[in-house]
Amino acid sequence: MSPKSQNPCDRQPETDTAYDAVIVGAGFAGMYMLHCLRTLGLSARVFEAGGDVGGTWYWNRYPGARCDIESMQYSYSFSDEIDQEWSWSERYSPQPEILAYANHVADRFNLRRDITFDTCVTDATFDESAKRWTVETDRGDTVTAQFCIMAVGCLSAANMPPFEGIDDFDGPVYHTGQWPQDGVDFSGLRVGVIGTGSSAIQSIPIIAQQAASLTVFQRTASYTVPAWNAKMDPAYEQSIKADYPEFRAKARARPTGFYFPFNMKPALDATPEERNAKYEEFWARGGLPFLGAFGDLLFEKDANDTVAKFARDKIRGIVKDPAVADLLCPDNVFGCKRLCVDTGYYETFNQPHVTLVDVSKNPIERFTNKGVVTDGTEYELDAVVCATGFAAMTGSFDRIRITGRNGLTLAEKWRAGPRTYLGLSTAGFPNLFMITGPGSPSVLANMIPSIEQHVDWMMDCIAHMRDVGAATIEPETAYEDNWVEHVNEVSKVSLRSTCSSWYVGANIPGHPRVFMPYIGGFPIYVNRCNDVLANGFEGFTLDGAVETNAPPKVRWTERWCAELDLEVITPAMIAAGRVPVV
Ligand code: NA7
Repeated sequence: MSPKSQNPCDRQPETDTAYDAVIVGAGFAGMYMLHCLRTLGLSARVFEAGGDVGGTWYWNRYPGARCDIESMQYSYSFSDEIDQEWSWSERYSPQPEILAYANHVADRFNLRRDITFDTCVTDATFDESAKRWTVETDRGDTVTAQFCIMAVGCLSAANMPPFEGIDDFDGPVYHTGQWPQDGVDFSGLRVGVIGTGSSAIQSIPIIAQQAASLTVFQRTASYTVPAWNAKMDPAYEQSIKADYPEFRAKARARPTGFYFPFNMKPALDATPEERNAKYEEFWARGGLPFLGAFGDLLFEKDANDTVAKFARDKIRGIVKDPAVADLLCPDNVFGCKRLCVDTGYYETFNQPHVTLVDVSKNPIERFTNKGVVTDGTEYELDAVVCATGFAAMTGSFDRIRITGRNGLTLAEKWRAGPRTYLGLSTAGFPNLFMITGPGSPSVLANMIPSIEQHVDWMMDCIAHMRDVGAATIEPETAYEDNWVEHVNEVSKVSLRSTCSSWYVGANIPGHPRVFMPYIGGFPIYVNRCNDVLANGFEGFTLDGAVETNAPPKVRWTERWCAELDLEVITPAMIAAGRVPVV
C-alpha cells in the first residue's frame, strides 16, 4: 500500500478555498468522482475520515473480511488498462486485496493530492444567495463549493448498541466495522462475538482458530451459503480479460449488476425431487447466486419455505449437536435479510471450544469488568467483538449536519424516512448529490458498477449545467414523491419487505421502517436515469440556465445504455415488479 504523501495530522486547517466540488468520502465512490471531475477540468477537495483511501474496505479489516461478489466482477470498469493490469488472486477477494486495489487506483491517478485524510465533515450548509455549499470539518476546515457530493457509503456508520456497563469491561471491545489498523491477535484469549450477521459469519471461523475459547451471542440466526472460495483460475481470468467490456455489459444487463446463472422457473412448478436437485446444483455453486435456483424464491412464501427447509437441512447435516443446530436454524424468510456467504461457519460450532449463546429471548443485560451477562449468567471474556452492523444507508448522512434551503436540515426532512429522487438528490438541497443514496439500487446491486453509473450520470449533469450556464439543479418535489412511492410500491412485491432487516432500518431503534434501496432491478433503474437525462433532466429544476433548449449531451452515461437481459427480466416482470434481485 502506498503511504499517503500529504495531510499530516498536524496540518493547518484549510479556509476560504473555493472549489467546484467537495466530495465527502474517499471510498470507491469518492475516488471515481474525483477522477471524473478532474477529467472535466473541475477543482475538487475530498474529505475522508479514514487515514487513507478505500472506505468500507479501509475500515472493515476484521479477520475473514471478504467481498460476497466474485472478484472478476467487483472492480471499476472505466479503465481498460486497470482491467488488464490488475490480477485477483482468489474467486472472492479478501479485504486486504481490495484495499490494495483501491490504493493501486489512487496511485495510478495520483488521487491523494486532492484528498484530506483523517478529517470528518461535520457541516454542509447551502448558501442561498451565493448558491454554493459551505463545508466544515472537525479539523477546522471551511471551504465552499458549487457541488457537494456525498460519497459516504451505505454501510459506514457502525452500530454499537449502548450496552450497559460496557466501559467497565477490563478487556478491549472491537467493532468489526472499525477494526484496528494493525489487526488483533486473539491467541490464547477468551473471546466473545456479539451478532451473527455477515461480518460475524466471516470472522467467527478465523477467530475460533486463534482463540482459547469463543462464545457467540446470537439474537437472530442467519442463513448462509458456502462461498467455495478458491484460488483464481488463470484460464477463467484470461477468458474474462479477453473481452472484459463484453462481460461487464452482460453483468449490467442483470437485475443485480453482476452475472451468474439464473433459473427463472418457479420452484412451485417443480416436483420435490426436481427442486432438491436444483438446490443442490446451486448450493454447489455457492454464494449469493444460490438465490438464483428458482425465479419465485423471493416472491412466493410457499416457494421460499422450500428453500428455507433445504438450508435448515444443510445446517442439521453439518452441526453435530442437535440443540446447537436447532439454534442455528433460522425460522424466517430465506434471503429476506441479506444472505450471508461463508467459509466453514457452521463447522466452527462443532469445535469443543466454541459455544453458542441464544440471546433472542433474554438479551445481553450488561457488561461487567469480567465479561457479558445474559439470562443471569456471566460469561467471562478477555475480549469482545461487536459484529452488530451499521446504521445502513442513512447513518452516514445523519452524522453530518446538512442544511439546505430555508434552513431545513436533511435529518429533519428524512425524519419519517429518506426521500430522494432516483437516490441521486433530494428536493430542497440544490447541487447536493449522493452516490448510491437511499432510493437507488445500491446495496441490492453490485456496488462498484452502481457507483460508476451514478458518478457518470452526475458528470453528464454537471457538464450540461456548464454548457447551459445553470447555477443549480434540484429535484421537483412532485417527482421525488412519485419516486419514493415507486420505490415503496416495488418493495412490497418482494418478500424482502416483510422482515426486520437493515434494508428497512429495523436494526436501529427508533429508525422509521422504510424499505430504503430500490429493488426494481439495476438496468431498469439505469434506463430510468437515462430517460430523465435524455428528457432534459425531467423532474429537475435547473436554475440560471441561459441556453434553456440545449439538449443534454450523453457522454459519460453512454456506456450505461442498458440492455435488459431478457432471460431474467421480461416486460411482464417489470410490470408486476417481480424482477429477481438477490
Ligand atoms: P448485520 O447484518 O446488521 O448483523 C448484525 C448482527 O448483530 C445481527 O446478527 C444482529 O442481530 C446483531 N445485533 C445487533 N445488535 C445486537 C444486540 N444489541 N444484541 C445482540 N445482537 C445484536 O451487520 P454485518 O456487519 O454482519 O453485515 C452488514 C452487511 O455488510 C452485510 O449484510 C453485507 O452486505 C456486508 P439481529 O439480526 O438484529 O437480531
